[in-house]
Amino acid sequence: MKSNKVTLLIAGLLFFATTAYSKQPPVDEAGDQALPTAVMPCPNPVHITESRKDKANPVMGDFFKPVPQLSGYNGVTANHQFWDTFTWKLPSKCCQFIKGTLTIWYTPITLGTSNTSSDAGNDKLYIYNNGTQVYWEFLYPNSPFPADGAERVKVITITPAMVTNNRLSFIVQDDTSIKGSKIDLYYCCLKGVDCN
Ligand SMILES: [Ca+2]
Ligand SMILES: [Ca+2]
Repeated sequence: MKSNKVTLLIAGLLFFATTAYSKQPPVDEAGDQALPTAVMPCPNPVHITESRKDKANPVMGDFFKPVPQLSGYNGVTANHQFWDTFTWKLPSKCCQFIKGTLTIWYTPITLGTSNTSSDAGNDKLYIYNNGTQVYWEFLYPNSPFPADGAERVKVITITPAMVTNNRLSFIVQDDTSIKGSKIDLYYCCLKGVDCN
């Protein structure tokens, strides 16, 4: 029964977080203008944020097998992948993910000839969830480029499918040095005995 209550609370929260308070005066057929809609604020907004630049902490079960050669932050060797996982706790069982970003800072270790070359040109960022790839994009869409050491930054929009189990796992290939990463995640949470 408790899980049913929690389900109902989460369903209510979903409605609460994604829709406006919609009691509006009736509009007659002549098209009288409706009054502005009132939006109720989230009663308990939660911001999860963490920055890293030194030590990666990948949850290995989130990624594929076999495990390739890996590097950490500030790696300098080509043909080594970078794996990392952010893990967080929420203050309540009744939380709805609203929005979020993953930001990475990086430099190419090698030059990039094209998006199909085995140098930095074909390097991608992947997001994995429980062993399944859910997203990818090229790190360097404007190949060719020299290995000039210039630092780039990329901001990826996070979807709910990327953060189930309160984890975010990502891979960066393989001729690129990761200088730092950061998550910013926003939730709306309810409090109450059924959410403990
Ligand atoms: Ca390579
Ligand atoms: Ca590559």
